[in-house]
Amino acid sequence: MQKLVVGALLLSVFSGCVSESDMRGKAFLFPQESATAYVSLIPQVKKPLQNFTLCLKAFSDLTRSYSLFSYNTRTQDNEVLLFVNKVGEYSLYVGNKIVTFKVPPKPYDPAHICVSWESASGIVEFWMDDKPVGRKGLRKGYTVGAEAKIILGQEQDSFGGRFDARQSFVGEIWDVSLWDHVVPLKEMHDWYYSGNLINWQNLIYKENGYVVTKTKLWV
Ligand SMILES: *[C@@H]1O[C@H](CO)[C@@H](O)[C@H](O)[C@H]1NC(C)=O
Ligand SMILES: [Ca+2]
Repeated sequence: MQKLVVGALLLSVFSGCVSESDMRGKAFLFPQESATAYVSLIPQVKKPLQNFTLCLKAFSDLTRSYSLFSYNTRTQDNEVLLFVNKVGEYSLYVGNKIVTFKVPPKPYDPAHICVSWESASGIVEFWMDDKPVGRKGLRKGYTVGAEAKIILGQEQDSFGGRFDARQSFVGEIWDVSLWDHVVPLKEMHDWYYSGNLINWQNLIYKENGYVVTKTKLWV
């Protein structure tokens, strides 16, 4: 399995499109609305997930809905999807089922979001700016599929495609991490970049369309 992943990675590196870098201090900018600009993230390990924790920081002044993190498998749309319905209203999908959390709107600050999901209980725990927002449940007993396309900037309606400009992200995203377990979010600041599936310190990714990497504006 590991060998296959490394092999696939090497193939893509040789074909000149995959980057691997320490992104600390940097952000991806999505400067324009489009259905073509996105970043594919390649996980360090591909495995089915019974638990996960996803953290990211983002700034956008969009008031329409948009995707922050879109993880699709061949057989399941919205396998994992972090989606903003409108300012202050966030949804997490697991296996195409949805829970929604409301936070007081603060449209001109970056959002620092962490969300975890545990299959055994189905519990989703949602944190905003280092404070807990709440816990709700979905997809108890479910397993998230391993072979995924993981995309920032666009919302997938198929495996790696079917984007809609009206759900695209316009703004900046940084410090994206994904773990294969439930991280105690109270202690998150201690090990923020250490995602064992997606690690901002050692990010393997591919940019498509109009995406710009810049020094981040916010901490
Ligand atoms: C998922 O987390 C639960 C604890 O909540 C643990 O018992 C279980 O072993 C974990 N599953 C995997 C595959 O790590
Ligand atoms: Ca979708």
